[in-house]
Amino acid sequence: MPERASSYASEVDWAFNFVYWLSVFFFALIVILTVVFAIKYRRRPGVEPDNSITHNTKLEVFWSVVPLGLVVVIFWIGFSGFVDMRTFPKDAMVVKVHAKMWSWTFEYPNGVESTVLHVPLGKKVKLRMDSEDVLHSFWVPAFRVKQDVVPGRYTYLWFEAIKTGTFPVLCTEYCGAGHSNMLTTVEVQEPAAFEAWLEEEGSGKNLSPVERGKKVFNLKGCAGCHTTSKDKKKLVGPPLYGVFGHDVPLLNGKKVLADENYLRESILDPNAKIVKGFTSPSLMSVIPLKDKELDALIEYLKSLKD
Ligand SMILES: [Cu+2]
Repeated sequence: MPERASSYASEVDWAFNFVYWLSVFFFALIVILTVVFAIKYRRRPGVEPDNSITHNTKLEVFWSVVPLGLVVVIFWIGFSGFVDMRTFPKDAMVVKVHAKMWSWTFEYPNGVESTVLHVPLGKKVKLRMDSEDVLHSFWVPAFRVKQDVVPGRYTYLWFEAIKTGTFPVLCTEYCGAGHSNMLTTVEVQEPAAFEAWLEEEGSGKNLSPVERGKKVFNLKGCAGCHTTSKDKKKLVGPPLYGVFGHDVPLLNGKKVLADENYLRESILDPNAKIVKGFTSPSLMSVIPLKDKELDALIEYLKSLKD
């Protein structure tokens, strides 16, 4: 089990362990008795089968009532835990979660957006989640919480973190080619550090165009399909390191010089020029961008070079 970082993690583990060890016990009991009886009552020469016993009421009531009691206990543990998870505290901080192929974005009450979920320690946080394309599922193993994120409606989740640190966040609903890359983290901070982070992000500290572009790149989910590192690893879309200023081979056999206008066109109309080695029509959706964001994005792409 991953470490327990939310208020109901230990309850979930307790329920899991209870069911697990109960199953181990009965599995062993049944297998051992089956083997023992098969040997003890095997057919032997000269021994006639005795069919005089048809049933034993006391025994049958016993082996019906005991398992019934056990499953009622399991239901009770599971249902009360479920009710806790689905009863949303009124005083929780609400963070909006936007899922898309293949990235997560988190939006705070003051408008700050982040690709990492920051939450304060010991405070209740409610997530309001939506998807702009297909079914995704938000999962934080360390919090023992999981909830589908469905296009066309909001779904909700709440938790209270009890441990500071960084914990993985996964998409656990197969959502296409980049699914396994739909990862981020949740950062649990002391309340004061969290407030400081939120304020600093909200104040829009002076970022350079390249830094702003990098932020847009992450927030708009570009990183889910395009790598920007020197190793030029290929994900769903073309790697972007060292593209600017060079010829790009296209699917139609031609070449194009990657200048600012090529970058702009490819961002706004992904189908205009498909890069060699990628499918047509393009898997990229058109991402709404303000002119300033587009400009910053192009500055960032230009900076990806030696
Ligand atoms: Cu997904």
